[in-house]
Amino acid sequence: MEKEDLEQTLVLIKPDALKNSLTGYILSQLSEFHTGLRFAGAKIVHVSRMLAEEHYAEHRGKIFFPGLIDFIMGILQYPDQPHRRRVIALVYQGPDAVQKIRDIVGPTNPHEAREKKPGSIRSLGTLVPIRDAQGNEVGQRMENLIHASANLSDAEREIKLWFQPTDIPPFMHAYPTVVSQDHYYYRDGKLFTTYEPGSICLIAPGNVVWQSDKESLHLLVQGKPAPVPLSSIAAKYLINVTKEVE
Ligand code: 3AN
Repeated sequence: MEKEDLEQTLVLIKPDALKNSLTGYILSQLSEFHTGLRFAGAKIVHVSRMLAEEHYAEHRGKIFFPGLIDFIMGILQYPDQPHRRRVIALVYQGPDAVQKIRDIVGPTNPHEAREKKPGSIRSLGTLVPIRDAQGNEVGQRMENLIHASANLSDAEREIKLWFQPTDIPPFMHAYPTVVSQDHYYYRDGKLFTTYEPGSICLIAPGNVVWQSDKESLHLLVQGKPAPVPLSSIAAKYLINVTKEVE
């Protein structure tokens, strides 16, 4: 396969799209017929706070951050029904995948999408006021149905955050992988190389892992800073493993 054919992008169909039964519509808009792109990965994810915060790490500290996290976790849509809180995570692959999907998705703000790109997926979204304790409007939350990676480096970070290599057919791997020779266990923000009571095994010897994760884990067990944070690696391996009810 040519290198440009390997280009990948991450799409998240968010809980507001699932709640409004727009999943089928979105999938048909993104179909190979319209985009020329192929599925490389697909999974239904109950989004943990750790995964949500890693996904939106660049927005930490902003006024809309807490709402953004509760929104992608499905807490706002389903406050009393945790079993309905889900996101559909997809990897699309093919030439110019990032830009092609962004074009169909449209601008971040649904009102702007309606003005500038009517017919785009986000033109079906909405804006909700964010209020302080006194009820004054202090900002707006965008309920924009879908996430799509903004550029190639975001796509790589996001795909590796949501997908293990084994979630993607090996012929479609766009990023290097290695076989781990070590065990890695995780509990309460800490990494271990041997089992600790209450810990969860993230990786065992013989598992195929992203090379960048393995390199970071190697540094992290020595207490050194690493390019990929532990929470980013652990969040992926904990997808659909633990029940998190908030
Ligand atoms: P995009 O999703 O189009 O790549 P980002 O990455 O800048 O946009 O923002 C991620 C998410 O954060 C958006 N989908 C939107 O829900 C929210 N967001 C971004 N900027 C704002 C803002 N100024 N006010 C409220 N929400 C925002």
